[in-house]
Amino acid sequence: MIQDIKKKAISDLQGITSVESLEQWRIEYLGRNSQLTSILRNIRSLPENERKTVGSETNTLKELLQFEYKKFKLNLSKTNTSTNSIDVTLPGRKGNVGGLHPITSIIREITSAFGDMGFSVVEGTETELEHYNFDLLNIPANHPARDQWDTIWLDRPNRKDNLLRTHTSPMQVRVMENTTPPIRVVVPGKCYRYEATDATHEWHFHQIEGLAVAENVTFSDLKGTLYEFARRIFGPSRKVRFRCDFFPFVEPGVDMSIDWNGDWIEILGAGMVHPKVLEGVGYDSSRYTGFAFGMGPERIAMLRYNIEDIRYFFSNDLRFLSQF
Ligand code: YSA
Repeated sequence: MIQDIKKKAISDLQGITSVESLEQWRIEYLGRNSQLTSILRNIRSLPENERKTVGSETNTLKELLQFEYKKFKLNLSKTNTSTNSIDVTLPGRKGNVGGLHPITSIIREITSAFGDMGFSVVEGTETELEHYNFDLLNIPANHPARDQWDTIWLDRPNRKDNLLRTHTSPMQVRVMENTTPPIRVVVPGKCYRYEATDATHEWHFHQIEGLAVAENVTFSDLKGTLYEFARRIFGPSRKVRFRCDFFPFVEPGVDMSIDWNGDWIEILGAGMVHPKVLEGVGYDSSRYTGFAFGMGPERIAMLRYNIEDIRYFFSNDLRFLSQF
């Protein structure tokens, strides 16, 4: 009889899929009115020679069924969500939501301002050839201007002319090589220089290059475009300063600074594209003229958000980054 109870109890247990039917099963086989309890309760009425065996077999089966019950209950709670007691009335927990890095935001804002002025966006690669980074920009080997852009050279088998671009200007040449004027592009991207860092210099930073080439492009177009950019990014009352500057790939060259609490912070270099650069890509420099500029979005973000040290941008401190 005890073996029959065991067989039936185990077989019934296998068919159980809910907490409610498991409880029914427990009542039926382990409850106060179960057959096992009744056998134990009436054990005295059995002949004396059977009591020990029946008592021991019944207790063993009871322990086994209790063990099976606990095991089954645990498995059921893992697979059956109805036992996880989800309280659907509780307010949800907010997930962590990421945001754009301030430099990504400012790059988007700047490229969108130029987009409104008819410039399209192109991107280049962060590794460059010496030829594009320097030679085609009228910066031959041994030219002192190369020092300005202390270079991180790449260690490649059988190649000594691979580098991490020191500015986005090589993209001027690459765009011109593949396009017939008129051209109006901006090129955002990362640059690298082997130089010491301080509050306004990083060894890796971004630039946004700009290039416009067509017939009759003048220096006034350059100034008008950059004034409009400054007005869009810093507002109409922020002071802007142009000064003469030298870059081998422009003639004449300028830099542009923005007022920062009485100080001037340089944000870009610019100028009229040098005839040698135009001719280097096969353009007729008596027909086409152009202007170009290269600006630093980190410096622009510093001025825009009043950040006193450029190194905050890439120190990956969430206390800083989550403010944007
Ligand atoms: C000039 C004339 C052109 O026709 C076109 C482009 C240029 C810019 C030139 N290629 C260039 O790289 N000039 S620059 O060395 O003065 O850098 C331009 C801007 O990049 C700077 O005004 C600054 O805003 C940013 N920059 C340069 N070095 C940096 C930096 N930002 C952060 N850390 C650095 N180390």
